[in-house]
Amino acid sequence: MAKYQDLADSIIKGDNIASKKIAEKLVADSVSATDILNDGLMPGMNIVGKKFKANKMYIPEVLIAARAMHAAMDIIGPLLTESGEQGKGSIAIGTVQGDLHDIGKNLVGMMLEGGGYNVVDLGVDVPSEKYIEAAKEGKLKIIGLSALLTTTMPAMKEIIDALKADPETADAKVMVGGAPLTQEYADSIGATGYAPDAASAVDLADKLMGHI
Ligand code: B1M
Repeated sequence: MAKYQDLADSIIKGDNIASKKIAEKLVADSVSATDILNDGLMPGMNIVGKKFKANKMYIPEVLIAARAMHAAMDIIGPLLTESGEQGKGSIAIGTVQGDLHDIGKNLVGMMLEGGGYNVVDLGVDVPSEKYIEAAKEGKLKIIGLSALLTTTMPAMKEIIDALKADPETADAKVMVGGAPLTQEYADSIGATGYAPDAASAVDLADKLMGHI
């Protein structure tokens, strides 16, 4: 549909003013936040990824595309996080050390909030110690790790091993995700669960917490 194509194009062009305006217009036209995300923003970012891989787009342009994605996410975020349910518990989420990708992590955080969780965002490039500290604070139900680079995936195992080695955090539930991950990889590093996308992250959290 043209309306989604315009939104995808605004991401590809890195036009944050247009992406914000189009997202606002779609919301005003009662298009659901999930449709805006899945049919406009994600296809736009996928094209950016393909162009980046093919050396048809470079880091500054990808950063500008990410800024346009964030501008639209600012509009749909509150709608994604709207929920009748509250108080399922706190989940800390962060992108592992060495990795600066935060769009997927932010989406997962928004969807978890929408699913009734209190989300503690640890940010990007998060060292193991910060996850351990967060786990030790005691109120967390789940620790969420995101990685977008094959080179940063091993940091997840280090964090999981460190959590397991400490009696205070050995029972922590760890959810992992990110484009290069698979269920097999998650199993091999001893993660409690793996979610391929933001919507399944909520289902997984509910499962780990015994809500379903
Ligand atoms: Co980067 N980058 N990047 N990049 N970048 C990728 C990941 C890459 C696949 C591009 C490519 O080559 N096609 C490639 C990785 C290759 C590899 O490792 N095999 C790559 C590279 C190489 C790099 C650099 C090394 C480039 C360089 O410097 N030469 C560099 C690394 C910097 C660093 O992190 N140290 C780099 C830099 C950047 C930018 C800073 C320019 C920018 C990030 C801006 C930002 O995030 N603020 C950027 C971007 C935007 C991308 C692409 C184009 C898009 C990523 C994205 O936001 N996707 C990406 C190509 C691609 O993925 N198509 C690419 C949209 C997002 C919604 O999806 O993050 O997958 P995603 O999240 C999903 C799921 O994975 C899942 O749910 C989310 C929503 O459905 N999920 C979870 C994610 N985390 C989860 C956690 C969970 C559960 C589910 O539980 C806790």
